[in-house]
Amino acid sequence: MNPTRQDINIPWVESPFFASLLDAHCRTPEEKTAATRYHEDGYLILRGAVPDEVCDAVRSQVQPLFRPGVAEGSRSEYRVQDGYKESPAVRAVAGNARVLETLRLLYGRRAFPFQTLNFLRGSQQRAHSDFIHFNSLPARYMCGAWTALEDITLENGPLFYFKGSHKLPQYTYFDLGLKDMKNDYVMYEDHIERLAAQHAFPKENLLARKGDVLIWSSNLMHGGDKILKAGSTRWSQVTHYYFEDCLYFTPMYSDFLTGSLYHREIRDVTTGGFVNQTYNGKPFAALPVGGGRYLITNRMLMIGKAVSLARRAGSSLKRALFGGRMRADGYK
Ligand SMILES: O=C(O)CCC(=O)C(=O)O
Repeated sequence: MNPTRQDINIPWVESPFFASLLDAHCRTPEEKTAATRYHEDGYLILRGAVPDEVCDAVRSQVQPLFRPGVAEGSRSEYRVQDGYKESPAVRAVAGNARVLETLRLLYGRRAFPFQTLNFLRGSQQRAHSDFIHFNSLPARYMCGAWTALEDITLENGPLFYFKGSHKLPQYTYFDLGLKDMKNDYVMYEDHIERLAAQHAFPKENLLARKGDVLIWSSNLMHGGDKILKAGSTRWSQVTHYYFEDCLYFTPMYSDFLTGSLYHREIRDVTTGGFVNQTYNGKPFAALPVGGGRYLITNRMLMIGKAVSLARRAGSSLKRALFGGRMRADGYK
């Protein structure tokens, strides 16, 4: 769907002008209902989106990737990050056509998966907003999708979320008075819980059948509930999506006061290739300022300066000048 004159630079489904954009972005009453639910609640459930045999294939392909005895980290005894690298079935869930079509409708741009997480049991993770980990310019072009790979009950530590909490501001560490990016995450979680209580958002659990998918907006507060039945499994896949034609960064490590962003190179899970990034639709230069942060500019005059400073800082030309259509392909 082409943007209308009333579209502003955030996803139309999260726009304050949502109601006046509905007709331009939706073709059917069903699409309008889905978009309205997502706008109001911050999530949408797609029942039976992933066939049973695909769910089973994920489980058998991911099982060997867990690391028994490893409690923490990107790959542990119960959680595997980026299992898509080894598992075609994980890639199939991430590239599920119904999910991608729904995301295209809700955000008005093509979505692509950039990270997968597979769980063998409940994460029991405290409430958080994905915004603190992943954001884009323009903002909010990020979301998660949670796929049940078995039936989920209150006993096996279901996903929980605070309905409507996506409408809060995107609180940064600075807003919350946090200074230490590495050690203040527990305080961040304390603040999120206090915010949820303060606003009295209804807490809901995803009680799902195998193959159901819940899509949530990047700022929806969510986490994993307590496991009530010891030893129960909770096979599931979280897929994180960005949308094309943006710049991608990590708010938690960014410095919003100086405008220096923890910019990230991003791969599309479905192709394995790096994703072309733009800044407000244009090529950009990223000037390294230390700590993995960059000042972003699309003023071409600045680019020469960016290169010389990058050289002084010991960075490669490729690293200093990337993004937009200037970069042919990925590098690390
Ligand atoms: O699956 C869960 O228990 C929580 C997952 C989650 O919070 C996340 O991936 O952001």
